[in-house]
Amino acid sequence: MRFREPDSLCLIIPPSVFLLDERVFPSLGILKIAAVLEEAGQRPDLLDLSGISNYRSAVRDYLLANDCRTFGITASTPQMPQVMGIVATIRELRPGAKIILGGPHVTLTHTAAKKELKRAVNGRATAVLRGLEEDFDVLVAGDGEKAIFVALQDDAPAIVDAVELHSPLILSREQFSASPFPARHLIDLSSYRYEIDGEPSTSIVGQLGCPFSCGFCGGRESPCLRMVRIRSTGSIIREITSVYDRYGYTGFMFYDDELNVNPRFPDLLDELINLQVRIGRPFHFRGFVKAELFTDRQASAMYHAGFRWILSGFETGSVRILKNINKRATREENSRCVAIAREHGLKVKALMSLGHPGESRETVGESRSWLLETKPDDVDITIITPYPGSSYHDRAVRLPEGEWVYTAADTGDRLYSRAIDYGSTAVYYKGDPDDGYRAHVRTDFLTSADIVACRSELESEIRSRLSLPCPSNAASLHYEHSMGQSGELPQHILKSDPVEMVA
Ligand code: B12
Repeated sequence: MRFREPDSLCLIIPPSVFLLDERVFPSLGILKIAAVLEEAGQRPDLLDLSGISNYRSAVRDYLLANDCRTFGITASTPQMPQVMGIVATIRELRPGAKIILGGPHVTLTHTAAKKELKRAVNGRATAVLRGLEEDFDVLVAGDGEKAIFVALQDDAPAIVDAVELHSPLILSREQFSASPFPARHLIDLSSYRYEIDGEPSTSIVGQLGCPFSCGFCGGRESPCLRMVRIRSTGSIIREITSVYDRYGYTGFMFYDDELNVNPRFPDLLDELINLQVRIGRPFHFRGFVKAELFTDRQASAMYHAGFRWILSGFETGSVRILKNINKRATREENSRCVAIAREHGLKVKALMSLGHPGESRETVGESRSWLLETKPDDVDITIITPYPGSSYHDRAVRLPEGEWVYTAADTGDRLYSRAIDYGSTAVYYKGDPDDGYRAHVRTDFLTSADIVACRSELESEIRSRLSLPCPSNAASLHYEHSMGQSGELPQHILKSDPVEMVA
């Protein structure tokens, strides 16, 4: 059995039950929190509940075996129903525990609520934030690397605000480069399965922020997610080298919003080549590009550096919907991006979405024709969800019937949505294709049910006509209690550090 100092901290990655496979990419954000704590001499536990169907039992067993009284949980919006279950278990077994919530859900809700406050509107986000304040002891909005130390203090404020650009708690570019790499050693990385060209691969974040204004995207209304912060090339190369040295990965998925907004992207590509020469092995990379900024030169350099795939959020084949999204890229620029990639040997995964303002059977038909014309090598077709922190959410106006409506500036096309109880309803873009999709929006031309049906039809038609493979499901794991003995969580949930085993 493990006993920890009473003031020790347990960080928790909640499950993502809506995902097709929960153990593909780890939550790097909370691993960065663990890393700064370790750098400061602390030894947090990390409970990784991704893919654990009976996650509350795992939390219960952890609590029975440990005396921890402070918990830090990360959450995106659709993880909130499971987060609330975890919180209920902690509150039941550890009354008086301090529970801190960080991650995109609180960051984006807080941003949206602040804007409502400025406009003197008591809106959807304000209500959600009030609920979070009741359920958690401290909320951390924005960067967590410095904010966690404020949150851990006994007199911590209810909300630690690390969102605004002038906040001393937000990381500068230099601090972002100098901050420690995610503490991947605290999770069982080998239980996360992802491959690029058949090579075991993992994810890395080289830059934060996207300056564009796509209406559906959570964060485009939030200062800390708009500001582009690019790590130094040296820091990115050091992280890749350390992950290779420790785990042997030669494949990396760059989870940067778009690689080609980085003015130092050519340097990064050169250094990726040098790294492979130094190590004497080929590496494989994958990442996102902004279509209208993609050039022959970038494509050629990316291929030489080991990229074989690019992903781009083309979203739609409809010129009108591109305008409504505020995408900036035109249909022709999107087609040109695919053509450039193909010419240089790069495969393209087209990220498409349905349910934008003014979406109709005709606009879905235009997406179908664009996909059939450009023939990407893979496709994701998702349904948009107006998360707090996106224009579709934050700029919507309440209608007397209780719906909210967002109106696209140029065309006047509308998107309707409802206030959602995120604590009980998982709202996501992309889920299990077998009945995993829900629409929480409608337009003047399509009901929510129509949007779900259009998505399914479009996906099956495109996959069959372009002969694209169907994504396969990975069943979640059921954690078994070990004959009533608590505290022996398997390694994929809690990695024990032998130094800390006391009794
Ligand atoms: C990589 C990524 C993924 C990966 C990995 C997800 C993961 N759990 O990390 C995959 C592909 C699985 C994924 C899936 C989804 N994603 Co995603 N994803 C991203 C992306 C591109 C980068 C995330 C990242 O690593 N950032 C870098 C780290 C350092 O930042 P961070 O995670 O925010 O963590 C910092 C702070 O939030 C804070 N923090 C985080 N946790 C904690 C905990 C504590 C206790 C404290 C104090 C602080 C703290 O400190 C960290 C360090 O500063 C972001 C966009 C972005 N640029 O942030 C979208 C983003 C997070 N994803 C988003 C969405 C919508 C999804 C999906 C819902 C899509 C879907 N399938 O429908 C799912 C949800 C999956 C899930 N498990 O929750 C939205 C979140 C919206 C929301 N309201 O939650 C984002 C912001 C994209 C967007 N602009 O809309 N995603």
